[in-house]
Amino acid sequence: MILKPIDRRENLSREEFKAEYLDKNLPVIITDLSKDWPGLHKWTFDFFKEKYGHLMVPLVDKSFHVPGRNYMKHRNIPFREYIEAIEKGPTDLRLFLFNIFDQAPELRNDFTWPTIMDGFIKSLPFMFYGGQGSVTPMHFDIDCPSNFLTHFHSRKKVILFDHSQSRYLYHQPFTVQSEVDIHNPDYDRFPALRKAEGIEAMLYHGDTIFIPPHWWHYIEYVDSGFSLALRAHNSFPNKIKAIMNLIQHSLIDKGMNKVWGNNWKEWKIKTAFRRAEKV
Ligand SMILES: O=C(O)CCC(=O)C(=O)O
Ligand SMILES: [Fe+2]
Repeated sequence: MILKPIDRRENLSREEFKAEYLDKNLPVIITDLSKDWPGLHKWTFDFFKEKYGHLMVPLVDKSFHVPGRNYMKHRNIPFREYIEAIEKGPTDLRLFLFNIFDQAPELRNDFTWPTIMDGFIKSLPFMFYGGQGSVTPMHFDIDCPSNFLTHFHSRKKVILFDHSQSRYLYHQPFTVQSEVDIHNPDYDRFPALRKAEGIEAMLYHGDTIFIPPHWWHYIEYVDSGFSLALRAHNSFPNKIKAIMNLIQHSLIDKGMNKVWGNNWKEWKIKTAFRRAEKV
């Protein structure tokens, strides 16, 4: 596996962003996109505990991504309890695609929608929280957005691959997922992974990573922390792909998982291996 460093840029104009990253479909870290956001200093674990500790939040652990009984299922607990758990030390507990803004709309005043491109989906800002050492497994976003993920207060590692690398990552059909563990790559089991070429990034407080549509991303919470994801759709083909992905995933994958369980899982894995062997 070859991982190259990501560009880190500041003062990036709309024109530069379009020419150098958006049109080329390349990721970048923008270090100052969030510099005027009140949330940059206001949003802390203590702030969320004090003001929003009573909210029920959709908890995700490792079993969320593993086909079987808990596949894609959440468990709800009070926000305070969750934050206390991730403050204590390493844990795999995460909040994934958490739209806290539905319950706390005033939090929208703590950031501003970027002007670096058009098409931001203002109804869907999402928060992601994770305990130290927790991992968001390798996937690409089902709705094919241009994704701007801003991280707060701690470090988060992001490893990215463009879509041409899907076979080396053993992409499982009808899903947006890959089973490879980037942290501990098992080249005996996944030999094609050796050939994968990607990009490695470390996010620090206030950094925003641009993840272009259809790019694979694997995320590791080096420390307990949280991020805000703002998504934009500015192309018609990507909207169509989003709809196709949603149909494939919610109808075919979830349905087959229910009916076929382990056999479905095995078929997906076998197909991913067959495709990888070809390359
Ligand atoms: O930060 C995370 O844990 C996951 C973020 C992600 O996958 C996304 O924003 O699409
Ligand atoms: Fe994602």
